[in-house]
Amino acid sequence: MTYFPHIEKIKYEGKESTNPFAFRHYNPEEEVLGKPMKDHMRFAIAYWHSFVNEGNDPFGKGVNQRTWLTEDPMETAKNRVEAAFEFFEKLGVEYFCFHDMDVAPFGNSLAEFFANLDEIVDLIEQKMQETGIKLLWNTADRHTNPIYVNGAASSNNADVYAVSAAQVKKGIDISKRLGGKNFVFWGGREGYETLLNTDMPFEEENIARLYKMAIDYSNEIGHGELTFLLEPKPKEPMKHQYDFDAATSMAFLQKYGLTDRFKLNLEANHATLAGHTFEHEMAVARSYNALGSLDANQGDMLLGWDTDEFPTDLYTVTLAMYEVLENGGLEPGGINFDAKVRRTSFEMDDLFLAHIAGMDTFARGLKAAARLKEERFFDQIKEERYASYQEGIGLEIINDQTDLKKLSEYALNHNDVENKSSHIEYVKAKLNDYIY
Ligand code: XUL
Ligand code: CO
Repeated sequence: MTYFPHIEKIKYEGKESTNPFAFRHYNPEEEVLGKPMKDHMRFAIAYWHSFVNEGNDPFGKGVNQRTWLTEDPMETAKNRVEAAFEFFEKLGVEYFCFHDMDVAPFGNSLAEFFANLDEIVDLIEQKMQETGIKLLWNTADRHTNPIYVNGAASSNNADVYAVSAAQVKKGIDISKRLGGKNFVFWGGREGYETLLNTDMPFEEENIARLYKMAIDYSNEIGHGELTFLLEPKPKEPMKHQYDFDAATSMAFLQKYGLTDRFKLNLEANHATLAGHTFEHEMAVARSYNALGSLDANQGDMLLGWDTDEFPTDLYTVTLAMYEVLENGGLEPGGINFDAKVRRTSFEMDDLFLAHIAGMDTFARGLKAAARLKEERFFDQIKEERYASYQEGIGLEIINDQTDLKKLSEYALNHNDVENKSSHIEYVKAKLNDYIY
C-alpha cells in the first residue's frame, strides 16, 4: 500500500532544477561550516498538521484530500502511521513529533485511550526500527479534550489535574519506549481569562508541581537524559498565557528551580504574536543557555492569530539560523515544521511541496548565516559599536573596578561626550547582499 504513489524519493537537483518535487537548496550531505546540512537542521515533521489536520476553518469544513481517512478511527490511525512513515522516508526527514491525541483516538475513557495508544505506538515503534526514523519529541495534548475547559495543570478542578498528569506519565513512558530525547510542554490552556476568578500564583505553582513530578518520574524509570522543553506562546487559546514568551518562561523556570532539566522550544509564529522577532526569542533563550529546539513556521503580520504557515521568509530564517550557529547547533533538539498547508493547498502532494519550500528556505538561510559567521559580519559591527568598553573607563566598568563615586568623578571631568552614528541603513543594505 502506498499513499503517495506518484512521488519518488525527493532528491537534491540544484538551483536550476525546474522539478517541483526536488530540493534546489537543501542538500542533506553537503557540508556547511564542517557539518552536513542535515545535522545543522535535524528537521522534523509535525504529525498533527500534516496527518491530522483536515483543512477546516471556523467558516468551513475540512477540504484536504487525505486517502488515509476511513470511518473507523483505529483504522485511520493505523493508516496514518503508514502514510506518515512513507512521507518521512520520501522527503528524507529523519525526525518526527506528535501529541498523544494525534496518533490514537481517545475512545470513551482514559483507559481506552491509553490502550489505543499502546496499539498504535507498537506500530510506530516497528516503523521506526524499519526506517531508522527517530522521535524528536512527543507531548501530551492537554487542550483538546473538553475537560480542559478551565486549564490542565492550572485547572481549578483537581480531578482534571490528575487526568493531565496521567497523560504526561503516559507520554514519558512512550518517550522512553521510542527513545525520545525531548518532551514538550506547550501550555495550551495554561492561562486565564480574568483575574475576577483566578488565583494566578496558585495555578502557576500547580503547573510547576506537575513539571517536577515529570522530572522525578523520568528519573524513576531510567529516562533521566530526557530534555523537557517549555514552548512559549502569548495568546490563543487563552487570553493571558502563563508562558507568554521566552523571558517570561525563563522567569517561571528559574522561580521554580526547573532550569536543569528544562529548555525552551521556540516557535516563530508564537514569537511574532508576542510582539518579538523569532531571533529575539532565540537570543533570549541563548542568554540563559536554554535554546532547546525550534518550531519552524511563520505568521502573517496582517493577521492576529497563529496561522502556522510554512516558513518561506528568507530574511527571518537567515537570522534564526545565525542564532542556531551561535548556539553551536540544536542537538538534541531540531527544527520541527509546526506548519500547515493553506486551506487552498488541499492535495496530498501539497504536503511535499510545502515541506520542500520550508526545507529549501532553511538551507538558504543556513548558507547565508554561515557566510555571515565566516566573515564575522555581526561580530565586527558589535566590536566597533562597543569599542568604548575595551579601554579606559569602559574597561574598568566591565572589570568591575569602578563605583558610583569614581564614575561620577570621571563624568564631571568629561564634558565632551560624543556618540557615533549606527549607519544602520548601510548595515541593512550589506546584510541584504548576504541573504539574497
Ligand atoms: C500550538 C503549538 C503546539 C505545540 C505542541 O500553537 O505550537 O502544536 O507545538 O503542543
Ligand atoms: Co509549536
